[in-house]
Amino acid sequence: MHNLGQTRSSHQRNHLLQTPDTFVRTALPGSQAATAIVHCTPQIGAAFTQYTVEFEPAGTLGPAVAQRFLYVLEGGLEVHAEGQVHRLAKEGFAYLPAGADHTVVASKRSRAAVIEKRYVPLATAKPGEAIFGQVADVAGQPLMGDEALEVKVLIPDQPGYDFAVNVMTYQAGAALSMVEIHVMEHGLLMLEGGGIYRLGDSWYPVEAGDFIWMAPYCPQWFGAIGKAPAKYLIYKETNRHPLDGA
Ligand code: UGY
Ligand code: MN
Repeated sequence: MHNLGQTRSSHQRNHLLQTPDTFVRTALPGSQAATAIVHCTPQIGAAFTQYTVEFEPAGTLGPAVAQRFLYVLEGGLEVHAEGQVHRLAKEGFAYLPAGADHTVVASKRSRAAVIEKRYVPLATAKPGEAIFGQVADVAGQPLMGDEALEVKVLIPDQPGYDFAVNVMTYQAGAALSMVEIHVMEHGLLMLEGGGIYRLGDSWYPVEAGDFIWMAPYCPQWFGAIGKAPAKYLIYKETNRHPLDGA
């Protein structure tokens, strides 16, 4: 049905809500049998890039221009790196440091979230190594003591890594205990369920499939609504002084 120009998507100075009805597909250099929905980039003011790739069977990703994080949303991927093949099923993830020679091949029709960020080196720490894992194998921890809000940290919180990617799961009715305002920006992909997201001075209904970018200092709050848990994948930079790399 024609939507007469209506959408939940909204682009404001300090945030973007991008809903699937507004997704536009594009080819990225070097990718074959794979198209990308580009969610956020330096063009919007982000210091990282996040996109979703839709692979045909045997589709491949082009070379990384920076550190790369992959998260399998559907299907399965093979990551060839350091002479080994890492098979990632749904909810499998990989972190590849800047300059790590690798190829990514879809073993079947697949979808994956991709995050890329230029590495900010530290004189006092060596760059972190590649990581391959499965969300089910990562232990969760309650956020600020709230057992209804679980955080799984997918990249070790160590100085060799300059960004974090977490999976946050809210039981139905759970909510952030405060409106957060912080220097870190976020890229957020809703994986399951839904609720209400406060971004800046607006409140948005959100559901699985939606993408959100939050600029530094964007006021933010989320409450899960419905009978099933809400789950999202969230990026933020970490372990660096705000003047590092500026
Ligand atoms: O890690 C975070 O800053 C997270 N609690 N933010 C969010 O969920 N919007
Ligand atoms: Mn936050």
